[in-house]
Amino acid sequence: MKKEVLLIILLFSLISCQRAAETPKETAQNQPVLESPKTASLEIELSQFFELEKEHTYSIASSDFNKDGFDDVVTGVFNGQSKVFMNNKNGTFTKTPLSLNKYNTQAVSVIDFDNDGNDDIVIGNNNQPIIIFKNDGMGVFSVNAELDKTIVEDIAVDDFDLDGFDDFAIATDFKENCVYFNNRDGTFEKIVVSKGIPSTSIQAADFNNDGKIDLVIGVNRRPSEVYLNEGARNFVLHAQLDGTQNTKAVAVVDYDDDGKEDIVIGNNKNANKIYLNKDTFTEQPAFGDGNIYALLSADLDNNGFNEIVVGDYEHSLRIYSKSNGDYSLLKTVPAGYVHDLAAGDFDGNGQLDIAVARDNENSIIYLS
Ligand SMILES: [Ca+2]
Ligand SMILES: [Ca+2]
Ligand SMILES: [Ca+2]
Ligand SMILES: [Ca+2]
Repeated sequence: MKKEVLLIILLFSLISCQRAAETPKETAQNQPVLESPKTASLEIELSQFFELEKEHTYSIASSDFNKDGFDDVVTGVFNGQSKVFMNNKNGTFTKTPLSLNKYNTQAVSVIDFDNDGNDDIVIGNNNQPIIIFKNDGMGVFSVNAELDKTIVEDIAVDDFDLDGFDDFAIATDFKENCVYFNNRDGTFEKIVVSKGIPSTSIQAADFNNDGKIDLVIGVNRRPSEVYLNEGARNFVLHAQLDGTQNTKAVAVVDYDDDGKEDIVIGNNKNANKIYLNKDTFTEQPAFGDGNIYALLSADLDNNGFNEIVVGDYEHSLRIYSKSNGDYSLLKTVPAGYVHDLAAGDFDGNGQLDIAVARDNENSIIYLS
């Protein structure tokens, strides 16, 4: 009983912290916004650091595009220009549109498609072509290829055929979920994995530890699906996860630290679910709820265990961290309408920070 009372007090204090932090303030472009951490934590102190821009930013990704040791950001903007934010290493970023065209971009990922060591970008749009942008090495991008016109909800980049060149997989809304295999000449071979299902999210991981990268596809109101990579550019359905949830996001984490990647299913208006990777995928007790739109699995405190970051439409970012063998809520920070999350080291201190894509609010970066 005492614990519950303490928890309620803690929750209220977190909520009031958020309210206070949501007070509007001057947030001029290219001016850092420094705030003190919202809650005390020995391991992860998050302070809001920078506001990128107010757009319909549905997707966000990070890489060090010019190899200056500081991670940069790319946003995927719906009904607007997606942009690269190059890190000036002093708390400011310089933004440049990826293209002068407006797209309905719903997914953005980093891919080195030509294997020249400079990270390039792939964007997936709503009923528009998939576009690949080449990085000249200085963080200047140009259109390299336009692929199929489809409805991309999410993109996962990995080397699925182990030829040293990045491939990518897409989750689509009732279209074809595909893997695009890199032919190493700027063209791709499309392999259909599944189709005609309302997919929302996709992640790549080696679930059966055979060295070949597999896929989990998050599906709305139908079972989410795990596909194993059989080699020879072939994927087979391995597992279907509970199908009653409004799944909006998936993440991969070794939840029980047994060397096998487990799956986090992020649900809208339902509790999140963990599926442990045993002989089959086994559902675990639920954790957290809300209007989930984004999940991030990343080791924010460099302790060897990934934190699970949950972003939702209810103004908060919740960080679950592993302690005493289980995940528990470490802290909540204000975040507005979170649409996507990415990890990167934006202040060069060796600890991963969090980039938050927000719809119709300034996208932000939290420093850790
Ligand atoms: Ca950089
Ligand atoms: Ca490249
Ligand atoms: Ca490949
Ligand atoms: Ca595998």
